[in-house]
Amino acid sequence: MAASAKVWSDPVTQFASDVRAGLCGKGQKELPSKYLYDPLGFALFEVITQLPEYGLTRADERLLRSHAQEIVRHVPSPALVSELGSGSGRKTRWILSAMCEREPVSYYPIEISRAALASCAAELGDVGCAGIVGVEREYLDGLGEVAALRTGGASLLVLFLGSTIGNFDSGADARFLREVRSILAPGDSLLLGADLLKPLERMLDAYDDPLGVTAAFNLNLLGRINRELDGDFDLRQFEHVARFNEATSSIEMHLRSKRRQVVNVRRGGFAAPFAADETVWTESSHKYTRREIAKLAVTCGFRMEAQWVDDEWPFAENLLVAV
Ligand code: AVI
Repeated sequence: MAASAKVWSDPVTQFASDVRAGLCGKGQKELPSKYLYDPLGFALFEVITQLPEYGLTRADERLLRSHAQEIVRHVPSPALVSELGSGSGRKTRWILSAMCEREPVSYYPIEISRAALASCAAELGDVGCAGIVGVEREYLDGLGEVAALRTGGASLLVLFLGSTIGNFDSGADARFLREVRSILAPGDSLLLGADLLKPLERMLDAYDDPLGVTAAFNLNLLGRINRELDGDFDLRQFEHVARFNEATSSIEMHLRSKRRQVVNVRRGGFAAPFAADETVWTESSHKYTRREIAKLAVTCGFRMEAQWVDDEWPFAENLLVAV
């Protein structure tokens, strides 16, 4: 095989290899947060967004609903709209409807999940003048494809909502935004939703709700390993932990082993030992300051065009323009 050829492994092999790397090494055990979102995880996340303690999604939606016209006024016309990780597409309705008031618009949601693309198309199918074309790709590959479609000087508006940027590892948020910028042309826009730092108790309640939905969302990752990789995790022997890491300004989700145990992952051909109280780190959710977002924008090749902050739940919608 040529040295430059890309080696593709099937998704189950890749999952098994990531789980082995995350559970069998020395030091902090870790699983990539993208594996939280199988169909059951996706459904549990949708429930999280309705929890009284988790105000993030409602704040994002409130801002988009109240400021959609103003946001769209900053975007040069004509424009294509693309979204990184559209999820259900519910929040996007406000932006598309505002775009449609001035011109018909093509909307390209980018998702690795076909099911999410289908639910997004169903949710937004009634936004009259928007042509919806789902792109089943990783974010950057998909964005490259969408950028190549533009003709006649159209600009691109990229939506990256819901503070998914906060789920990148420390430093990876900036690397990702730089990559996005390298695909864009000067004058293109990026609407970036980012959750802001807030009082500790409010943050902890949002990630450790009394109904236990977030705990189920987190534990489902072990359930997924059982289902897809023939694992024998006893879910009752692990518990959900949410903690704030001051050094990285992030809420971390972990799964703590209640006792010493060994878990077999038969399809991966390995066994993972756990000490009592040892944790598996499953997600980080960075909480930004407004100033930090502005700095991040500039270091990644954007200027901050405008910023809107919710009154009830500190969350910022940031309109960045590629320079
Ligand atoms: C998708 N993401 C922005 C959510 C967050 O708040 O970091 C994921 C989540 N994890 C637990 N609750 C919600």
